[in-house]
Amino acid sequence: MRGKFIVFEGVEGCGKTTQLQKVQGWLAELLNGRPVVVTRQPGGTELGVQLRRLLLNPGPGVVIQNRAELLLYAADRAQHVEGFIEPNLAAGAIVLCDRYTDSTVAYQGYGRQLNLETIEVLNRLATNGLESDLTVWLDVDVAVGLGRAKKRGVADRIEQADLEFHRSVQNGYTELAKIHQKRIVRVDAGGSVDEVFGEVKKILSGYFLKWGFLGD
Ligand code: T5A
Repeated sequence: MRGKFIVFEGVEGCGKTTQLQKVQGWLAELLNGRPVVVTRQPGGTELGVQLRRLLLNPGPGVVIQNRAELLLYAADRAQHVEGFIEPNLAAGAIVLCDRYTDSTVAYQGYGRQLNLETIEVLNRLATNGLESDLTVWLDVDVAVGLGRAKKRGVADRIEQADLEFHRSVQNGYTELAKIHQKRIVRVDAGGSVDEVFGEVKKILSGYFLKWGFLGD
């Protein structure tokens, strides 16, 4: 049976990485040893690791123009879908991915104000039409998320953008969730790690039951 593609999305510091790790262990047990892989964008392939470094820590004085940024994220995604995500899904794995196409709509579309129709076309090209089976949107107040990310250490190029940019990104996620009600499920990510995990588990259990991955 083909696997499932589950994406986690949200603003900086919303807790995706933390939840993905917890979900991976829990799902591996729940699904009786079916492979569960965790990956991310940007940076889920060898080429992607290099693109991630260029995008997030390009070095002093390097200015990345908005359209160049958009295309670099698309290149990372194209490589990742064809070289990692599709082969894993075909092999029956559950692929848990930290960010996907909605990040480009939210950050480059709503944040950088690039044309949303162009982004849609580019996303389709980069993914060859692959959409997530489910996207979990961890919704947290921007200031809370940035505060969490800051506590962790040095901010990357995008974390350093002003609060207004991050609020526009948040607005992007809110709009996306309205448009794609079947695919995107919102989780209140303002609570403790365990509270959020409890909510995520409840949602995923329902989906895996519906998809026929769990016994009666
Ligand atoms: N980007 C990406 C684009 O602009 N366009 C695109 O198309 C794509 C794909 C990626 C950057 O690239 C941009 C968006 C991003 O700016 P990244 O490192 O993946 O870079 O950035 P983030 O996704 O923001 O990763 P973070 O690690 O900053 O955030 P997470 O993964 O959401 O948060 P996490 O789990 O690492 O937690 C952050 C801190 O908070 C604590 C954790 O312990 C950690 O210290 N924490 C909590 N504390 C209290 N309560 C909770 N519930 C907590 N959950 C976690």
